[in-house]
Amino acid sequence: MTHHDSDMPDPAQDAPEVGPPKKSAAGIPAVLNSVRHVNDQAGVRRGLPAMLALNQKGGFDCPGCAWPEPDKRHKAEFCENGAKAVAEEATRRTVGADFFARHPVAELFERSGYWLGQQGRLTEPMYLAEGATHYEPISWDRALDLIADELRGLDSPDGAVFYTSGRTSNEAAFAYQLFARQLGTNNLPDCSNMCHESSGSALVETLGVGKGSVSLEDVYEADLIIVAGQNPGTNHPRMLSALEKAKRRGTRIITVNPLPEAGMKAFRNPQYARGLVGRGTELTDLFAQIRVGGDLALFSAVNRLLLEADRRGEQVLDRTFVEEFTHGFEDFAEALLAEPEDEFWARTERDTGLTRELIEEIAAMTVASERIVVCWAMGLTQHKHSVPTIREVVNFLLLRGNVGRPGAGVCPVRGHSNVQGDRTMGIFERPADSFLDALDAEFGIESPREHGHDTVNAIRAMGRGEVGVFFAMGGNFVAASPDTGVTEEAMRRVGLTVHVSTKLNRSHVVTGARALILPALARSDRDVVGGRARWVTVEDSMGLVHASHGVLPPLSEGMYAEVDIVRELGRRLFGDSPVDWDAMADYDRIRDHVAGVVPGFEDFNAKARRPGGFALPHAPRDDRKFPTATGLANFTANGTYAPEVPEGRLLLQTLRSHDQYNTTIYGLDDRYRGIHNGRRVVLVNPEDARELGLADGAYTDLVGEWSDGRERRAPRFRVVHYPTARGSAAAYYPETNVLVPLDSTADVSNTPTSKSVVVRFEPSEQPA
Ligand SMILES: Nc1nc2c(c(=O)[nH]1)N[C@H]1C(S)=C(S)[C@@H](COP(=O)(O)OP(=O)(O)OC[C@H]3O[C@@H](n4cnc5c(=O)[nH]c(N)nc54)[C@H](O)[C@@H]3O)O[C@H]1N2
Ligand SMILES: Nc1nc2c(c(=O)[nH]1)N[C@H]1C(S)=C(S)[C@@H](COP(=O)(O)OP(=O)(O)OC[C@H]3O[C@@H](n4cnc5c(=O)[nH]c(N)nc54)[C@H](O)[C@@H]3O)O[C@H]1N2
Ligand SMILES: [Mo]
Repeated sequence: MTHHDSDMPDPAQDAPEVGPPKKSAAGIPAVLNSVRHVNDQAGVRRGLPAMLALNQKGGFDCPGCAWPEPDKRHKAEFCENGAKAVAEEATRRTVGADFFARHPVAELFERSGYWLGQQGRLTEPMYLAEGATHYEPISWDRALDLIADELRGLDSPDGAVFYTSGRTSNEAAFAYQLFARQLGTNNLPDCSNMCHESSGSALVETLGVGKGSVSLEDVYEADLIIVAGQNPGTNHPRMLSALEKAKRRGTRIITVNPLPEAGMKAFRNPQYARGLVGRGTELTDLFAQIRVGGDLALFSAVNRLLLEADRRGEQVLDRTFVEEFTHGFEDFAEALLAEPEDEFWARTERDTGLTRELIEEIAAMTVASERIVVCWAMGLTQHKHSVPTIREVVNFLLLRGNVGRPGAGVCPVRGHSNVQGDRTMGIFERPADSFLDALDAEFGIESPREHGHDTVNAIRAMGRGEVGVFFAMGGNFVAASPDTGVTEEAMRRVGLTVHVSTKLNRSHVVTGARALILPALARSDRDVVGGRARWVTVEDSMGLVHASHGVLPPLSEGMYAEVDIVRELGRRLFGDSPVDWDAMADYDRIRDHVAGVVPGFEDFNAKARRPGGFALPHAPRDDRKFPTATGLANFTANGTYAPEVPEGRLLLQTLRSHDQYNTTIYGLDDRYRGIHNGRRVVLVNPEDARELGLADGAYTDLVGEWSDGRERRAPRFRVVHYPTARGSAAAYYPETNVLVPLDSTADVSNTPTSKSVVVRFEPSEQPA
């Protein structure tokens, strides 16, 4: 095995260089970048077949984002960041027993997450015994026995926590939640708790279904698309192709963002020759450079303008829709119109940082548009008031009947490639009784009805010493969760931590008393048992379910499929009755069970074999039926709220660079924003910087301010003067997670407020 771990750069020697931000996204640089990443990591023999199979019918689903594949696919249906995601998985580099023998855990702890991830794919199970300094190899049998023993030894099933990250397939997710429930717990936190939970909470309450209501066709057919709190050029690059297509049909686009993100300015589509040269398609017609956390105020203001026009007798509302399909309109309208005009606009301009004129222009564009889609992501979901904000987006759409007809609807754009499917399969700490009833009937088990821990509550329970076993199906819990210091302390109080992983990460070096790393097959890997190739399914952001077939020969026989890990545990703990765990080696059997439990999956095996897969039913979209408490689409009165930022502080949002996938750092090149060779940067508006005495290029500590008095400090960030909205700053996740207080969460959804952290600045030395 090659020794490659000494020559890796470690961004402990972070030396950010700053150039001008880009005016457009994709084009030739994106193509070159994809090729380079794939070649560096995987080489041509693994890289080329992987790229050719990516997102093709019969190939595998991109492990990047959850944006759907168009029906007519290009030869190369991927984007630069999808290519990087595949390159990370398909890499030839490996991490085995010799690596762990060379590196004590204490040394690995000092390494950056970037360095850890660059070491390669995990190839064999490793065990860190109590008090040991090094991980040592362990056989699969012994590892699984050990987990089973610790689970059996718990005082209560609720002493176990089962985390899921959103790359897990439907089949693995279904088996995994079944295992947890047969054991007797609903402690099934997942990455969604930190991601789109606010969307789910708001949409279930108002529309009755916690998912997006649009298809790709709807995006193409919309007259107006509002993209709020999302950076698709980096995080959902294939969405730009859809926006471009819409644009060519005459769609107008409003972008709502504190940052002028390159992807939303102009897009040079690398799928067409015209995109490789020239300036590309201008995407944004109107840019609302909103203050961080100002979206509730913005959507309320547009809604109020619509209501006022209606009172003046203008035909701006879809009265028939409102009367026939909605509930709560009068209360909503009364509450929104209550505030005196002057106060309302003074507050709105303050909270949004936008002018009344600009907001009136948005209202005018709304009225001029027959069909409207609103897309959003983390810029809307990770605030204290995220649920009311998204409810207000729903109000906005309901006013003109923009739900349940072509070209219109809600479009929360999901993150992980199967995060939506995992939830559909029952990965949820607060499952509906109807789901558990169906599960119990299918398997003859008795699922617990008491709700379990979400991510934040799981950390609290670990911190109190209540968790004996923490099991993670993928992900990087320690680095992705808020309040790194608090989360690390909590993790260290667990008895056994188990990580089913593809790559090394920080969660392997901050462990319970005992720890296991179990290497899993990834999406791109061939999954063959007894000479038969198995395949899985995933659900994208628009509720389309389709098959995914791995194509690459696994680098090691020591990697197990996620389903097999769960199956082996199930067999060990419960035998083969009433649940026949052994039989689930055949994924068709799992799909048959899913068909018996989850509505919309009838004939799952047949439908999943159709090229392109099938669409799940969505009552509001399909039939304008709203399975809410009132049986109608609910208007809501959401009041007013905007984060308060004391004098001398800024509101920090923590976001992704162009060169990372969540906690996996691909490189140090945030190309579109002009930041290179380092990640410890904080983007500050030049006016704010002047007032705060922050020179461009100066180094500063970011110090979080939160009511519990605990010091939260992220040291030595280079100040970058950047055209972000006044009053707000931006820095990368996960370096800044140390600043996000565990107890600062969104109302209702309990999502950490990663996009609104009050910080002050303390001068610091430039790193050596
Ligand atoms: N290449 C790549 N692709 C990814 C990921 C990745 O890390 N890398 N992550 C995946 C995952 S899990 C997810 S959830 C998605 C995330 O996709 P995004 O939500 O696009 O990710 P973020 O980088 O968090 O960007 C948030 C955007 O919201 C803006 N914003 C911040 N605060 C506010 C606000 O208060 N109001 C408004 N209107 N805007 C605001 C920011 O300026 C930024 O443009 O991407 C998925 N795809
Ligand atoms: N401050 C701040 N914090 C945030 C966010 C933010 O915007 N700001 N965003 C939040 C969001 S939206 C999300 S979704 C979470 C992400 O939280 P997670 O999903 O927990 O984190 P990831 O970084 O996506 O997980 C990466 C790890 O997953 C493992 N992995 C990758 N592919 C596979 C696979 O196929 N199988 C298995 N078993 N393992 C695999 C690898 O070992 C890799 O190291 O972070 C959240 N945290
Ligand atoms: Mo996410």
